[in-house]
Amino acid sequence: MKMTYLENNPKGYSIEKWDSADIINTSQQFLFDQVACYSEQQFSKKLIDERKQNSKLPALVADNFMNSSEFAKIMSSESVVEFSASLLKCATKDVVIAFPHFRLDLPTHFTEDQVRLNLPWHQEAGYFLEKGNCSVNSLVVSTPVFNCTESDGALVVGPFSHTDGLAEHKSVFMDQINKRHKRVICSAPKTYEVLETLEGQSQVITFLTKHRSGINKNSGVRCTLLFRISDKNDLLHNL
Ligand SMILES: O=C(O)CCC(=O)C(=O)O
Ligand SMILES: [Fe+2]
Repeated sequence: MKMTYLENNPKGYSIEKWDSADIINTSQQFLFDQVACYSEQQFSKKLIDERKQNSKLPALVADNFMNSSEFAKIMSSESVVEFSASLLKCATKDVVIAFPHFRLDLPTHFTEDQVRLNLPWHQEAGYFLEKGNCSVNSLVVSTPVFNCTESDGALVVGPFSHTDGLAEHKSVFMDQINKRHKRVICSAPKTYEVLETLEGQSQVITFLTKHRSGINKNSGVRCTLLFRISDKNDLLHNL
């Protein structure tokens, strides 16, 4: 019998090394080209210096990448589909990739950006079940583009937090005055773990794993590729 993701990863998450070198290289190259630089350090410095002058360059770079043909190619690439099939234990033809996303997190002292981007405790199901193309059995694959430690803001997860099922989520606005940046928030898990990664590794969690954004206390930007994956047969069963 093939083991399901949760049977292999009873805590509800894992760190995975896979055939992601091309994807990481393409992402880094695209990002560096946007600001005409050659290294993570230069890239971070450029975006942070610009943001200090109130420029919207960091958000623009993130949008440009998400709207690029390179990003679309990454999200439909053979390596992403094969990796997804291996996690879902399904055939590659049955892999459904949904809600591809890219986030660029500045250090936490950029308060406005923090309010716009930080995600407090939630389950992915809390956001995405109602949008379709996923189920409680879906998984989230989060791939930092550079090494990502706790102080860089690595993803924070609750071990075994999926075992209580779908949690109640409350809607709140991060910017309460202007009623902007809506979130759905659940209660914190009993304990938590920080999923630090090296370049080329991904954080994988289930749709019921409670998780939140880490806090970027460093002086660099955290860049993350995200996509949600499902087995088409599971989606058909859950219609
Ligand atoms: O990387 C993060 O800060 C959290 C991302 C996340 O949980 C999401 O996009 O649903
Ligand atoms: Fe999430």
